[in-house]
Amino acid sequence: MNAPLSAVEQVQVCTVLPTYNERANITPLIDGIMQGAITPHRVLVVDDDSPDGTWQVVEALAGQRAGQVVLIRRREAKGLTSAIQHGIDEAIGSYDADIVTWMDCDLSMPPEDIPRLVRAILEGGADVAIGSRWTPGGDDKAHGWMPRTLSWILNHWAMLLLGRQVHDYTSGFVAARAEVLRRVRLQGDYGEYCIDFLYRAGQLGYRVQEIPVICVPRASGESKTGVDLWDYLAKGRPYLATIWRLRFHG
Ligand SMILES: Nc1nc2c(ncn2[C@@H]2O[C@H](COP(=O)(O)OP(=O)(O)OP(=O)(O)O)[C@@H](O)[C@H]2O)c(=O)[nH]1
Ligand SMILES: [Mg+2]
Repeated sequence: MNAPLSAVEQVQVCTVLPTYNERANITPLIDGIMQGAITPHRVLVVDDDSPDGTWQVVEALAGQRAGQVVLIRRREAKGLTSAIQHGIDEAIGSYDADIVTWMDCDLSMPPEDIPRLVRAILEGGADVAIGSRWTPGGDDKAHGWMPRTLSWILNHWAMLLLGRQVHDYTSGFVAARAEVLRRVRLQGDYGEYCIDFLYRAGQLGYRVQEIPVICVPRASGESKTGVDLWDYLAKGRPYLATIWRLRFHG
């Protein structure tokens, strides 16, 4: 529904990387992103002053790859959703990005899949592309049966109430045209922002395309979601509340 973007070599892509204690993962992740890039590509790391010194690693990388790697170190603000939104604002406002992508930084989402998401926008006519675990060809090999089952239930609940145009509402691996991001800001604290974002983008008429991806276990460091049933149930409440709010309160 939008004006076409310019030729691939002129399209500016920014990948926003929200980090909290990802010291061992961040360098291979950035290397993987840069090696696979099909367009001019910049990485913006939004780090919430990680105690493990992730920001120091990124600061050194930014020095070596001036312009390609940017560190945003937040000392006051905290939280996943606000970190991604901070990076999006910077990508569009300061670096004139045409497409912004974002993903987890635990190496569970393969960086080599970013070009597949970007191509879906550049060549496939999508406004938003997501890496989807729950579309044919995708999978979640990062988790055991219990979190997989909870994710299945949550996503089927979302499909029932919000529509089957998306099968992985909680993907968190996203590429979007800047125009969409100017109109739809991220809302929420954690991964529930993704449900809200995909639904509201769809309601505005933007085309969301799912690209199958296979997620793998975190390479190093600790999960922020947790590992047992109670962690998942506690984290899951705002996801359910978001689905309910979107369905019944718009
Ligand atoms: N900037 C910032 N990043 C965060 C914060 N909390 C989590 N993250 C990042 O968000 C991403 C997802 O965190 P994970 O620990 O992988 O949690 P998860 O993917 O929900 O849970 P798992 O399924 O266990 O991997 C990672 O890149 C984290 O470093 C935060 O408060 N601030
Ligand atoms: Mg993760």
